[in-house]
Amino acid sequence: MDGSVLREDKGNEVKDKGAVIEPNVAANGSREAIFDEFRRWGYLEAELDPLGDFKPEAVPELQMGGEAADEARRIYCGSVGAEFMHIADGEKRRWVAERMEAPAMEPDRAWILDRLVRSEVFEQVVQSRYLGTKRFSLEGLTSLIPLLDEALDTAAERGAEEVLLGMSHRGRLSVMIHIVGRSAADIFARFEDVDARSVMGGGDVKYHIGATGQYQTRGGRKIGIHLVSNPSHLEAVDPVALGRARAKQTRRGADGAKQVLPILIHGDAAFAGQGIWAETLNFVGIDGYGAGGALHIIVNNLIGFTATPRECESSRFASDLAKRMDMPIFHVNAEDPDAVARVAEIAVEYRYAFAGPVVIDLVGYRRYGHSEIDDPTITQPLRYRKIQQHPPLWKIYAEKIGRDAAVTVEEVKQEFETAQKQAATLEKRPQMWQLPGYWSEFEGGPYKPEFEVDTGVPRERLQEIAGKLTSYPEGFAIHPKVKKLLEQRAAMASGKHPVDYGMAEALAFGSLLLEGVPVRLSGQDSKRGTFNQRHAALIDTETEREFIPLANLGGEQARFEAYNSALSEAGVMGFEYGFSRDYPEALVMWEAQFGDFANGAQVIIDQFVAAGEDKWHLHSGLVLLLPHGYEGQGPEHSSARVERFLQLAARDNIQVCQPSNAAQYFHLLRRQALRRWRKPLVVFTPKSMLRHPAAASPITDFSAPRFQTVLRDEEVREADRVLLCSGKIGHELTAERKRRKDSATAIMFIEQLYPFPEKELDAVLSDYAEAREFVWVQEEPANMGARGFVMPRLERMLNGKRLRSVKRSASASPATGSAKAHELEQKTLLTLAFGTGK
Ligand SMILES: Cc1ncc(C[n+]2csc(CCOP(=O)(O)OP(=O)(O)O)c2C)c(N)n1
Repeated sequence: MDGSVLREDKGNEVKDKGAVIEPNVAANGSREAIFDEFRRWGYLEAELDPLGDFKPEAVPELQMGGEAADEARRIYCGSVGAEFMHIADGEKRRWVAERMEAPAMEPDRAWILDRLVRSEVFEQVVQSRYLGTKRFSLEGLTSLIPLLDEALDTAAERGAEEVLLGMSHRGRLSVMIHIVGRSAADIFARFEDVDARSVMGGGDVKYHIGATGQYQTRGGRKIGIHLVSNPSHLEAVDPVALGRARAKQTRRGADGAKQVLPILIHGDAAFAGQGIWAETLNFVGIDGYGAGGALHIIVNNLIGFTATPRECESSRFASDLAKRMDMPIFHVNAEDPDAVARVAEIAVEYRYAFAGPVVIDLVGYRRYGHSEIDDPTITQPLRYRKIQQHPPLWKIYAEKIGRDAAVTVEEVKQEFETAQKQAATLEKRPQMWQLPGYWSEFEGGPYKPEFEVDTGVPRERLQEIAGKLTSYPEGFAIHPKVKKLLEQRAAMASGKHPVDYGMAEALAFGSLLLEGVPVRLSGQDSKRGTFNQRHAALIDTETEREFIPLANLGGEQARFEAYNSALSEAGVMGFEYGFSRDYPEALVMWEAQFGDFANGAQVIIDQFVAAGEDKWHLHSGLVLLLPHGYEGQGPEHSSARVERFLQLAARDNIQVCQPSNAAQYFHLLRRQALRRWRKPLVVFTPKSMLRHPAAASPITDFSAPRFQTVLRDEEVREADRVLLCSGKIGHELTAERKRRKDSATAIMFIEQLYPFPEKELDAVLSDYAEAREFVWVQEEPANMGARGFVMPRLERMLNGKRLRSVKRSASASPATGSAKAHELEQKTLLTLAFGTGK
């Protein structure tokens, strides 16, 4: 059989024939030299597969005899294979070697046996009670439970108070009971599917929902456990769990990384294959995205659904992706629970010693099919013939340690069966999670007008903030272009020039920070801004030292963070979504380089941002800033896919807005932070409009009370024709109207597309009762943009009045690649908008 633990079965050949590989010269070397070979290559000869199918490889460098070699082989080629010689940092390498070579502590064998019995019996009770129901049994890898026990014990000794646990389906139910501390009745209630009416059209399956609980260590310490709600999409939870951990650590301050430990449990096929995980792994050492190192556990059953490791991975081990980082990887045979416990302890100690990540690759098997409905003998008949004969781990372990468990299988069965009976009589679905206290002042659910608050800021206050935003320390060598920009911003604040988007945003951030609202912005090149519009960090031209005006507002202010992120969409957006989940008081923003690239994070948008509340009742105030607009820059620099967000919108799950001027953007950002309603906000942000005079706003508009969901036309109050639009095209229509000297066409901007502002729009439309026609105008092709969403609503509201739409022809890609073609198309749109409509 082939596989990840052994790619090619050369090992047998070498062992059988003995002489194929020359003994290594190191056999004659010093003890240290011999040990070094085993430190480097020993993991390749470790005995990792409990079923022995995936055989170790004979490594030429290790073919030697002698006392030192025997000793090194016992340490490095037994049930544990430690990979750490790829780590560049010598201190870390030495640390791992020392720990591996030190005598092992006596594990608490009675405890381990008890845990194995409990987790195996739980699975058996479910199997017999709910035959044919998916549960994704942990059998074959039940030593995950004592592994987690040891990890949590060790972490608690080092100061852990909370653990963020991200994991997929495999063994999740067992973890909920044995680690998170949920009652067995809670879990059985999900199998009974009690109170189904409470989740009509919503909720999630039992092996995806999140759970909160408390773990009590054997030493009597308590750790809060947050099992993060997880979609089916494998590994998508990784950045979310890390973002949540980072937020919790930030809240706790200097000791945050010590007190909050992220643990991510991965499947072997998913670890090797999923891109979002590769993106997330890269965050480890990046400023703003670290979480003090996570403990990663690969629950490695050497199969992915029906596919073998060879079919899923090019690498030798599923864990090889991690080798690109300075982190140790401990492979361990899951059927040696003593070794598993030891590795868990070493791994967590390593995390605490170096504030860095570490991987445990727990190698076992899967007793049943992928879910219990699948028959694995169809695809892996030989391995499953073996598995059918293979006793459960608790039996093997009891025999090995020569004692019985303190608790009998019958007693545990009885306990679970009682819980099962109790669950069957429940009338209400037990709530498995609890929101932390910092959520008490915020809420999700449907929109209510009473959420609204005034977002205007008095003129003097704005000027004060602007003063701080446009100054820098004495002797700071400012770039001449940035200097000019700051001077222009000062002039904007003083009322000499209208305020542009860049300044509007800085004023929104500055005012919020001074009101105690933390602000976190992350995205590619977000510090300067893709369009050279932000300049959140000033760079000294002599020293490249950074100065961040928003972090230096003077007096009491909240924390300001702006980061240039890794070049990742899914990973970073997931991280920020996670961060927002544990920092509801903060304004948390993810910015796309161009909105077009946001679809790289489609899983995060669909599974978390749009559906998180519906599935898990969990709220987020995450803001997505997505540059959008047709400017002749081709198919992939034009559209943030307005249509997709509107398709996802239902039951007030998200907000979708396109502010058309700087003051509106200012009020929108402040509204998001100051209302107690926590809903993801999708903002289509401008590109060329960043500097367009028509989109700039007088400073007085920043003292106006609020964001307006619809902008009425102040110029044309009596109209023959009413053009309705959103965003940049509205300014082009206004310019065209001027060019035509048309005084009979009114132009209305819909600034909030979802929740659709029907009441506000109705009020504005009623001013134009005499209009002959109403026209929806958009830049996007007919099958894209807001058209499909807006037209049926307008039709209903206009109640039989003439309504048409102007748009590009339906298209497979969002925009043309030719700048000239773009211009022609744009002109045609304007002509059609002002057409006779006959
Ligand atoms: C992104 C994604 N693709 C495909 C699937 C379907 N799927 C569910 S489990 C699974 C196999 C996972 O194998 P592995 O990661 O080894 O975990 P295991 O189930 O063996 O524990 C697949 C392909 C999925 N859930 N998510």
